[in-house]
Amino acid sequence: MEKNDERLLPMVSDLTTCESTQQMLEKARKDGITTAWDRAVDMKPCPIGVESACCKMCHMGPCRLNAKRPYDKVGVCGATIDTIMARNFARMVASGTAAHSDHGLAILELFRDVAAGQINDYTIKDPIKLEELCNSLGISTEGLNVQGMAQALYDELIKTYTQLNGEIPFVRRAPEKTLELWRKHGLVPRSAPKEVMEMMSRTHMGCDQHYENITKQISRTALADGWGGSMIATELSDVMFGTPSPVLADVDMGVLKENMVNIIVHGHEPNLFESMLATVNDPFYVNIAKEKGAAGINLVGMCCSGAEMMSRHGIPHAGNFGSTEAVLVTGAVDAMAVDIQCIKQGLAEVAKCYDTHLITTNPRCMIEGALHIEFHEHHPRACTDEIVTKAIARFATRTKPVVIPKKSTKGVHGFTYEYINYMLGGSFRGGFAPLNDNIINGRIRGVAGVVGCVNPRVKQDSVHVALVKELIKNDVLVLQTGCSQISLAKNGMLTPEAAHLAGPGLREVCEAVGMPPILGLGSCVDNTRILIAATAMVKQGGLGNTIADLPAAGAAPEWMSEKAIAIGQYFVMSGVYTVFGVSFPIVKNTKFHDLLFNGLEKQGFGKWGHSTDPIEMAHMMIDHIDKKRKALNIDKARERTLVDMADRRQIQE
Ligand code: NFS
Repeated sequence: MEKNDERLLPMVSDLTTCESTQQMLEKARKDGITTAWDRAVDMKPCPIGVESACCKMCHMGPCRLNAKRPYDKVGVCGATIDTIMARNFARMVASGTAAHSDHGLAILELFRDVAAGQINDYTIKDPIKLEELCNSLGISTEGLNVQGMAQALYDELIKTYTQLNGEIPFVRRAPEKTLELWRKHGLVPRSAPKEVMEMMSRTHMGCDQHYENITKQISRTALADGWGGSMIATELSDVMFGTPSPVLADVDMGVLKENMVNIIVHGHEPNLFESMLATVNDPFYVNIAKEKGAAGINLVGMCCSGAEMMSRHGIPHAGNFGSTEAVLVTGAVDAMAVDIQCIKQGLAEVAKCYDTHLITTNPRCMIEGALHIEFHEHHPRACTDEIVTKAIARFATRTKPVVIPKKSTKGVHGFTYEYINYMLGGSFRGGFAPLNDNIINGRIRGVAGVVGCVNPRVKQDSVHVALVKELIKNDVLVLQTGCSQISLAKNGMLTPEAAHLAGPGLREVCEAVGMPPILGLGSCVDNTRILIAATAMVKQGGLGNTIADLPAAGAAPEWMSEKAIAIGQYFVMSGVYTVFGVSFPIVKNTKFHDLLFNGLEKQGFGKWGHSTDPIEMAHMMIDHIDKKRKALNIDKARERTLVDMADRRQIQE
């Protein structure tokens, strides 16, 4: 601890392992600026709320139960700890699902208007993927041109939002046995709004008060996120803006340039960012910037839309959720344009202190103290042109000293299901057979998705990095998205050279294919790429009949948002053992906890896990992978492979 003003503040090196963020937090303290890190010190988590042992669903309370003796008390209405926790969990899932599905709907409506020729600023960049998506849903494309296919796909996918009965379309892409299991338990979502509405209605005071029944609706709602809203967002963004393929990109605050107009886009919907890209490449604006003495305009991303644009276009990325206030402390940001989700209100105050324009663009997300310039898809450039004009003006009149951390790290990003298919099999015999073969023969022990937020309650990036290193060391291939991917990228781990940190089997495969042991897939909605890749592994054969049979696991070790809980639940219900870090918002030794952590697995789904220690977390996942290998009867192959490797090394020596 060090003395700072009258308060005792932790050393910045105890808060984050990100050196750039450390440097900026030091500067913020000197400048008298408060960030989320300081507020997290002041604001101790409520010991009752942190485990969801309180209820404010009505005004007879709020009721607080005792998390240490959870069955000693009930709420005024008689609600038990299991009802209270299930309802709280349900509302987190409803909110997370709503956020992703709202994003998906915005993309779907944009897709409709672009396909109909009503918007000329965007196009259909990947007609092959458009056709593949139609095929995956059984839509006949015979005789249809691009516009016809797009119309047919829209007509099908809009059911994700309009249906009151039936099944959302994308569940048809799931493995047959997984879909059967969902149907058997009555979990196939009808539509995202229907499930979210029912979730909110069921959790109203005096309604659903059986934790098992609430959990069914939790699961159906979460599946509407993963196989509905999120999947639509990813797939149609690919169709309109291009399906990513591996691209080299720089990550960390060193991507800011003192002699350029720096513009950061931070948020989740790629349409704002795509339009910003068009504006900053417009010679008209580049010339104005140069006339004002800048070397050019430097467009940089943060958080999820940043990860998405990095994957698609190699746009540099300044950092993850933990660093969004810190980056403004550089004084180098001439404008930060935000859209929706994961945008801290605290940004407004920090931006004000450094004369940075903080600009909200979406009617769903305004911030007191920020400038609002609304973005309209039908004439997107009006908004982004105005933002760039303001940024250039701020550059020309910079008054604050500029201090930019020097560090930035190159890595390979932009992997997708489509590219993995191609990478492993080549263009003539693309497929998942080589991946499955390498899992079956044991070179690759299994696959893990490590995703999600960073959270000022844990040392930024530290758990992500230690967990992923331990996984690859044990021959587990890691797939990443979102803030987690940025944590590893800053540490130089998204490169083929990182294979030297992998176990012998995984290293051999990576070296043969020339791929990193950690594949970056993009933003949080792009977690659906993991669902599609897992499905392809099942359909390829040899690794069981459902996603739950795969030697696979998932983790969100530094989670903080409701979206993360929704994602966790849809992975669990798709069949994946999913381990969360930080704290888990459920009291242990309760029936609801047991259902999430054990009961769901007995029904054939995945299950939840929790640990704050990255090494323990890794081994919980590895043990699960080994359990699945044993069930598939491929555990012996791995032992043989490892003996082979050791023998081979001995011979070489
Ligand atoms: Ni996803 Fe968390 Fe936010 Fe993206 Fe980052 S905090 S759940 S990773 S930016 S959505």
